[in-house]
Amino acid sequence: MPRVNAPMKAVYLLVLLTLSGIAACNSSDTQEESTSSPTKSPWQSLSAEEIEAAANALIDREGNGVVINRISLLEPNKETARTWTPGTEAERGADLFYRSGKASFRASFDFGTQMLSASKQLVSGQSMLVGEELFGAVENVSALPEVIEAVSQRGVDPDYTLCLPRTVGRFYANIADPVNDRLARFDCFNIRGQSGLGILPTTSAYARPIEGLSVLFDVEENRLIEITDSFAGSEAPPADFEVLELGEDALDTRTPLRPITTAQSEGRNFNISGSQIDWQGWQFHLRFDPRQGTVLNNIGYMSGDAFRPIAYEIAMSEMFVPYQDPDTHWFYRAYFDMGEYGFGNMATELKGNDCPANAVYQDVVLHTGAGEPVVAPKRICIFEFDPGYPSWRHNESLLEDMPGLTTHNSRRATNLVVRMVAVIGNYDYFQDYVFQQDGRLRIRLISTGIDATKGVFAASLEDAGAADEATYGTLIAPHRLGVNHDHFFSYRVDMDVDGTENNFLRQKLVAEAQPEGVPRQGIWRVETEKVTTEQAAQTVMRVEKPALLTFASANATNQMGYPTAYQLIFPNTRPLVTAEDPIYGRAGFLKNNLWVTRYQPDEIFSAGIAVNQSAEGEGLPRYAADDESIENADIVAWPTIGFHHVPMAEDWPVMPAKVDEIVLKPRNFFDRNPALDIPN
Ligand SMILES: [Cu+2]
Repeated sequence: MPRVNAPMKAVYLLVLLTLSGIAACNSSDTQEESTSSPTKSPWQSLSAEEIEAAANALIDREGNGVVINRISLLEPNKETARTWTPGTEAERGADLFYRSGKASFRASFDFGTQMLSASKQLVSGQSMLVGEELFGAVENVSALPEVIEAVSQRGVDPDYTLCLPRTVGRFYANIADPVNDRLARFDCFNIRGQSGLGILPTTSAYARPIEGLSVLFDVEENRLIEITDSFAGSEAPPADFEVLELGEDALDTRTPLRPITTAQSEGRNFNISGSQIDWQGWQFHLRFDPRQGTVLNNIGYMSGDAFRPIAYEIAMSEMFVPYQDPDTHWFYRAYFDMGEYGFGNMATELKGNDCPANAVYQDVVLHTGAGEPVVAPKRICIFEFDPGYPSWRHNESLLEDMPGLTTHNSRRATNLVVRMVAVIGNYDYFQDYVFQQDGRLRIRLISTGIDATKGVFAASLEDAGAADEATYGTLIAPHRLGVNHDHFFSYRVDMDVDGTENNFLRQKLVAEAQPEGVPRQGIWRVETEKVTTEQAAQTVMRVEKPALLTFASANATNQMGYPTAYQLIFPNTRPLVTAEDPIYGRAGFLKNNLWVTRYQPDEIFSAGIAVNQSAEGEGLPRYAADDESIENADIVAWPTIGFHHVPMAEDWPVMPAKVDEIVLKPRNFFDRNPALDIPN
């Protein structure tokens, strides 16, 4: 029998809840404002009833033996959806992914006709993991006699050992079948509590890796494939020592600040109706997806009574985190967090300081592996905030003392934020959309949480062997090496600037030589290149060749005659490893900073639809291979942001929040600064 005592059970439960994104079944009492309109929009999250209907149809046909990995809103027919008006019935469907007989399948269910489509087998990879698939295995692996023996030898109490699963891609083909087996490689942590926690486990479960012990496991068959203990019978890096607990009661905290409060005593300024949110001219729909988390649809700006579309859909498409250590226990670590685990599934309840006091919360509906809907409380918060600098300002200093003249003008800025937070193991990721009154929209990703560490012998660089041990990372705490890695965040932004017919422009800033005899040696000007095919649109940024990456209407112009446009601004992050590497080969989207493709309803995921244990070359390289025309067409932008993470002491015991973002900026979309009319 597995050795599971009370505190361990509590931990297992916590892990289950995190992995499956499920907390309590009861709706939260603080939730407000998920007002449902009489009819659902084409972009509204699936309801519990819809999830149940789709799952029942699948189980009726395929039997109880299936594991339902993902039930999402089926991408609605775009043409039909764009003409939907509130109060009318929308066409809605569910996109179902499931495992059956060691294979992955996809089917769709139409809520109008109640018809389930024929199932298609996924051959390029497997459907994403659902919580229950991992949870049973977590318990079983932590209770394996081999694991108990190995951790005991290291002086770690097996009752306080937690082994956690990691996806493995297509490695281990010599001892398993990475195409059909459902694989996870587990490594273990000492989670003994301290600092007065008594029998409770630690608040920092990732702080004490039991290094050099890995378990390859088939989570579908609950089958041990291989256990590797690199330190069997010899001394291992220490794994049982005191660590910093994160709870306030265990920490010495500084003197509290005198309060800075946010209050909206006269109410908030945004309106929620069904899935639609209106604020300061912005209008968009918000839904929650088990894979992608928050998804925005039909985003636009009201001009009087007229809706001016800007983008049809904005969501994260994939998150890729490859580690950079060739060690037996580390080389395979590269996570496609969205396609393997699901950003929505891993979302956690928002509380405490996650959102400001004036935030409104929304519950979401997720589902179990059996397809049962589960209400997950407070997974989204929506709030307004003052960024602390004005929207615009001018002091007409020349005329400062002129009587009767107001020479100083500044207008307070207010932003609207839609937020969720996914906890993918050790990392906490905020997925924010920040709307501004000046027409800008920030797609923001905030990373915090715990660095993944490798247990090492060295406590300091002074120790013998420390330099060798620290080759692929930084000693960020005694006996813990923060291993180098990347974070890549791939987004899909379906641009619809003033309609679906758009063009992708590279507005290159080029130096122009001047004729002899004139005072200037060179002048830079803007040379606009209209990019007409998917292949030509692959964009690698170079700092010495700056260009504005612009999405322009093929039809509409502003008052001055320029095509109305939105520009995508984001930092240049490039991979250091090429697609020759099998891990990076599965993330072919990294070849470019930006791809632009012609809209196709089934091209949603930059690393492909089935990312778990996927083949190389899926996703964007395939979408762009047919080199479709993108001229005067419905086009989709795929920017990637992120960072190379060289860990440091300040990342420990918990990382300061780090912000990365893509800015959608109006460029001649308006006739003037749209925030001019903010009252004083
Ligand atoms: Cu990192």
